[in-house]
Amino acid sequence: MKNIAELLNIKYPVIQGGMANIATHVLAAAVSNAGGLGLIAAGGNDVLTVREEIRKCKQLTDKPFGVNIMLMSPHAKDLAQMVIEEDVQVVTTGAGNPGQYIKNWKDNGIIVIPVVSSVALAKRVERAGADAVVTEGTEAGGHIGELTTMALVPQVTDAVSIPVIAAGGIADKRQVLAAFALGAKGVQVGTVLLASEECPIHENYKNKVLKASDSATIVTGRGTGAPVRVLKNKMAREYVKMSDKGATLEELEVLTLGSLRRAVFDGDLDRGSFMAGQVAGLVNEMRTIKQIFEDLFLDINNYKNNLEIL
Ligand code: TUI
Repeated sequence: MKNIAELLNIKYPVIQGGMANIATHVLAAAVSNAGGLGLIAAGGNDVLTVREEIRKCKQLTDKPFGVNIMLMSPHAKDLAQMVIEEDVQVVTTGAGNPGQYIKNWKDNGIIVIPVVSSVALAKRVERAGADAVVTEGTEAGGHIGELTTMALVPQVTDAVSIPVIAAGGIADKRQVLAAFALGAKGVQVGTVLLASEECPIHENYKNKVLKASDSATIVTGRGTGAPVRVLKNKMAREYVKMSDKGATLEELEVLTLGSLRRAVFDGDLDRGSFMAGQVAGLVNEMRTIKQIFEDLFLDINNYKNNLEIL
């Protein structure tokens, strides 16, 4: 089976997480130029905005890059068509089942890699024609599923015959190796890229990641059906307290509306939503993305030979 670097024609078997409002063309191009697969996160943006991002990304890199479509977005259907018109090479999806779009994407030569958090969805997207899946454990930042990476990755690798890319809880070489040991053919990283020179977010966000400890994250929205892992702050604590007291979705939304933008653009430490994974505690230095990838994959082939016996 192809490893993900061969499938995508990139140097390292690593793809970037589709981080809404964070993964602009600037981050995507930087990741691709450093030898990974960069992704523009469509997030909640409309077609016009994302189209412009794609065109700008092409100016900054001649390497492959992709677009992440967040399926809960009201623009998802229009974005699904637009990526075909713009000749996007790779599409990843999150927060839903992309089944209805896969045939059209495949007919137009796009490499399709849905992000899933269960065996059932992995099997469904494989049947629909997906080229690979990202299995994202609950250690990840942002919107999350139930299972841990440790439990999810081997169950999905047993259940499908397309390559599996592990995500959630991966920030250093030990975790890359563990992912390969579990049967993954590549990794997706998000949190570790937040503390990079190139990541276009407010300095306060980067510093919050750098200062985070192992217990710095908390999950909001468990009761709403859309749990989201963020770094603890005033807003996150208030959210959890209100939701424990039985606050309505509307009351909670007042708190979170626009909160990711407040974190990313304004660095609003009290009222921002600083999405990050449990590995934030492992991320302690600012590096370039090139350095991060070199560190993630240093001597990896020597170790991988030992994994062949598994
Ligand atoms: O999508 C993500 N991470 C995200 S999306 C996001 S934007 C957002 N903000 C607030 C609330 C909701 C979304 C921030 N972070 N990761 C990939 C991922 N996908 N994790 C879990 C899932 C998932 C969940 C359910 C994928 C499919 C799914 O299936 C439902 C179904 O219809 O079968």
